[in-house]
Amino acid sequence: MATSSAQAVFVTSKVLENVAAIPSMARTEEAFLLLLMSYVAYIEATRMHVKGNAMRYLAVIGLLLASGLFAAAGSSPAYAERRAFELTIEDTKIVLVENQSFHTFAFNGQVPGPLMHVQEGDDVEVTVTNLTTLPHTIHWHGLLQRGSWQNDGVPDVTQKAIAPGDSYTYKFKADPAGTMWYHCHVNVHEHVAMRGMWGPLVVEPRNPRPIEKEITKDYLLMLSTWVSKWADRPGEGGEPGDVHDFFTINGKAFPDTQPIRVKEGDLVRLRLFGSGDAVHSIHLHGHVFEVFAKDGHPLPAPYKADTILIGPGERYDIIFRADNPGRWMVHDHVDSHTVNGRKGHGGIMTVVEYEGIPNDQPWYHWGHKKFEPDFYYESALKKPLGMHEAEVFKGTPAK
Ligand SMILES: [Cu+2]
Repeated sequence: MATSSAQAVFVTSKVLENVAAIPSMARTEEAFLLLLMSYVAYIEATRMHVKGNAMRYLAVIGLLLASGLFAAAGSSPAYAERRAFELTIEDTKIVLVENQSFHTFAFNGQVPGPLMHVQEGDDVEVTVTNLTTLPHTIHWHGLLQRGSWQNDGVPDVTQKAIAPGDSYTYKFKADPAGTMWYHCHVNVHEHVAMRGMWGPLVVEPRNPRPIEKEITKDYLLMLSTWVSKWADRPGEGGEPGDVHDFFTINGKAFPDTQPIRVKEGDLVRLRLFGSGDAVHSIHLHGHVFEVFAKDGHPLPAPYKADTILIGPGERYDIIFRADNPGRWMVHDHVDSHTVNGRKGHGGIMTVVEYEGIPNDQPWYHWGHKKFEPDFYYESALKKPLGMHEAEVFKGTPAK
């Protein structure tokens, strides 16, 4: 009888463990596990003939909970989706502030690359076709590649680089959730640092934090550097001592960047990416933001700031409440990053514009700016999960 009691305690504790694990996993999987454990508990209780025990009650409670979880999970996809994307790498020309062109190796002809937007746990397959004359790979920065390390995209470490004209299919699980990105891993000092080989990969969490559910505006800003000396010499450049002289948000330098449009009351998330070769110090005027996530991972103790330092490879999700109507600068406080070549007042600068603030002053830069709803990927992020291109980032074919 002592053994049976021990078994009963063991099974009961397993049931309770599963109940405790619910918030961290998908509801459907939890419900299934719980159902299984409850069934085992019930059988065990019956088999051991434990009389008047709590086991049967626990088993019944488990069954009820499991039914509830199944019902709750009913509105969302129960299992991981398979998502297959096709990406080309193309010799493309982009032009910054009307006068400086750069030869890029652009994903689907755009800089930054298309948004890949998936759900945590999805099975992702990306077929990459290299249409340029140089080898490339794609590294999925931030993804753990558990059991799929050969898909990490590092030449001569996990694969042979994709030769010109060849294709390669990457297969991996979208794990973990958060603000991730993808970039080439061949000659990164050139391909990532000055050829525009980067794009966003946003993995939606299965269990978002409460504050995430309240976000009304979601914007994505990839920060990068350029060296005009190598602009039209693909295959060269990215040397120590190179002078960065152009600086971009999503591949555009001020005044070609777009305003960040909000209305009073919005809860705004800016997902910042250090996708180039320099450290940036991003300052938002007129607001205090909360640093919510680092490299896609929600911080255990978010902190308040008005300036945030972001290095190459890093991502920060910052969140602020639009509670101060007006027009407010967002800019790199590494002041030399606010130039276009030798001209001041450019580079990494934009403005938070509140709805309802008149913008017809003749001196205001963006009084008549054509609105591009895709510029911060805000419209792409609202589309159903998948891969989304944006016309605003397309370059022109380069020789
Ligand atoms: Cu490359």
